[in-house]
Amino acid sequence: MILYNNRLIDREEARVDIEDRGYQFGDGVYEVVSVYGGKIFRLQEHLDRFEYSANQIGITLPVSLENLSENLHKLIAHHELSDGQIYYQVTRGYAPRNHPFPENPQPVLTGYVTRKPRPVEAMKNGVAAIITDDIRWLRCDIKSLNLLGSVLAKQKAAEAGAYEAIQHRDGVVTEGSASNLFMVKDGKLHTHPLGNLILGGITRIVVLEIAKKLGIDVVESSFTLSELAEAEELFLTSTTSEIMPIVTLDGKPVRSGAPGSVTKLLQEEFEGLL
Ligand code: PSZ
Repeated sequence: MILYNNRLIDREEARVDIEDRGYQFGDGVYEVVSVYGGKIFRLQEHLDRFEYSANQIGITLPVSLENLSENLHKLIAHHELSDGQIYYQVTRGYAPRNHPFPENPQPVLTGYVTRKPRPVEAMKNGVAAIITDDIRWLRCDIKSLNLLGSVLAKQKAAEAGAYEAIQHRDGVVTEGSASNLFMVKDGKLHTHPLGNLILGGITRIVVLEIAKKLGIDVVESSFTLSELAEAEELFLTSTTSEIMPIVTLDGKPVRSGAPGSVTKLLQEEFEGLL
């Protein structure tokens, strides 16, 4: 079963019009939530961000957040999902192809369950990252269905045998193709400030909360590629990658080439929240 607006239907019954604006223009927004032990991690934050993204592009959600939440839980129950993810999205709906918004848009909301295992080995050993230009648009705070910039960055990483692509604008580091980036320097955490150049990650919020609890100083200011090269530790954060140590950058080891102590401490605390 999948979620279609306000009800669960068979996947085979769901139909998307070829003129759906999500399909033709990437005109929509989405979320990915993690499920641990049958519970959705930080659901309220994901719902709020979903509404924010939709609002920013003038889409009125076809259901209330309460109804959406109820149906996400019905999906979990129906699929007996203990550990996995739910992807959900809303598009502006279908209309004869034309760039301006249609007169009476009927947004289409869909959602379904996935079962990607937690990347436990990668979280333990760390992963490789490459550096690439940030070629995305200037509203990265919207979790838009338009993912070409991210797709191309991630493909570049994949071709280099790396897990993630770290993006920069004119030498200023922004975030990963599908993750936020943190650097440890002089024992402090550094990460790009919120704004139009990055997505306000939910995992980023959680890491900032943990840092506060542990008394680790956080600097929410952008940093450059040369500062990145001097990092004591690097890690990325996302709903599915959680807190992921980066141990090589463009093939060169980050310090010892093993996950750092601050990163491991944060991972341990994160685990305690699940
Ligand atoms: O399964 C996957 O590959 C996922 S699940 C979430 C993401 C990828 N990416 C979220 C994301 C992003 O796309 C960008 C550009 N920046 C930051 C993030 C992290 O956001 P949260 O922590 O909310 O998942």
